[in-house]
Amino acid sequence: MEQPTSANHHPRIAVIAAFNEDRFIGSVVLKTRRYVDHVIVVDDGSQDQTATVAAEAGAIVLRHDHNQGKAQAVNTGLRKAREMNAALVILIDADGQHDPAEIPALIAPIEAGAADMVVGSRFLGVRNRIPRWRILGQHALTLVTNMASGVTITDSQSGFRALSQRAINAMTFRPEGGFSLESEMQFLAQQHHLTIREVPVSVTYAERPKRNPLGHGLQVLNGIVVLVSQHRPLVFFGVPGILILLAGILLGVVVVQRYNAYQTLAVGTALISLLLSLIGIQTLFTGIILHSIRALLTPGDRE
Ligand SMILES: Nc1nc2c(ncn2[C@@H]2O[C@H](COP(=O)(O)OP(=O)(O)OP(=O)(O)O)[C@@H](O)[C@H]2O)c(=O)[nH]1
Ligand SMILES: [Mg+2]
Repeated sequence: MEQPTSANHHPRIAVIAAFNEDRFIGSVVLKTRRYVDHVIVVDDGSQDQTATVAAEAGAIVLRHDHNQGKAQAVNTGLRKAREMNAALVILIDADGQHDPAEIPALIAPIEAGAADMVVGSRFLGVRNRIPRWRILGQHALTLVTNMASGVTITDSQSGFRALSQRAINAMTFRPEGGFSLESEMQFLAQQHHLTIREVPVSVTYAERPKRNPLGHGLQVLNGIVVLVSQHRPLVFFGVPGILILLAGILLGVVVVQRYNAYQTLAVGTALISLLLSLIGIQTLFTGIILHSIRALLTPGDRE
């Protein structure tokens, strides 16, 4: 049933990144249309009928002529949503794993003005049947993302989300980010001081995974390392810098103690101590300098 929308010049828009999803995209678009004003499907160079089926189901279809990855596809979809003056955007997967009937619950905190980003969490309240090894991987990525971004949620990798106008304007992802875009949202939320809420959602894992989950996880992990180096250089360089410097100082203490006890200078150890101290200081200063440059370039951001 079509939900009444407050003002059509500020529509609710769903953005769906899709790659070779012609088996599911039709029903996902039709079900999603019940809850939003427009559905944008970004067909990311699919070789199947994704674009045709999505258009027939009533979506606005944008096409990449070659595969550019999920992050860039969502960038394309959000750009269009901004042009259309979206009041809010729902992100939902194209493969039918999410239930569009849960969209009203997902957008409620945004419509109440209580959140900028609502994450549909697979690990809150609803008991989902998720293969155990996938839960492990998802929790590992969430732990790393939470620690790295400084923002804590229960499901960092969920693709089912809602964004307020503020969040839509803040969200532009690294084009090469691929599947690390969900993690990147947490870094951007931290940078732009966005309020995050989580809502329990259901998810189905009826199909076999489409690609090697280990490779997928490592790709996300690699994306998180890049994000930390770019968003939080002080943590990325400062922490190892201090640790290396401490190791250098400790070795230095050992050298001095030996000298006091035996009146002989352990030249090798002394050189290693000096080298570690210099590398530590260099790394620490790299972090401080990058942090300052970043602060100058992004005045709104306070780490
Ligand atoms: N734009 C774009 N979207 C993609 C690409 N690969 C997957 N997607 C979409 O991203 C969403 C999530 O991808 P999935 O492959 O389902 O990832 P997943 O849900 O973690 O893994 P599965 O359990 O195998 O489904 C789906 O809507 C896909 O169509 C891609 O290369 N480009
Ligand atoms: Mg999926």
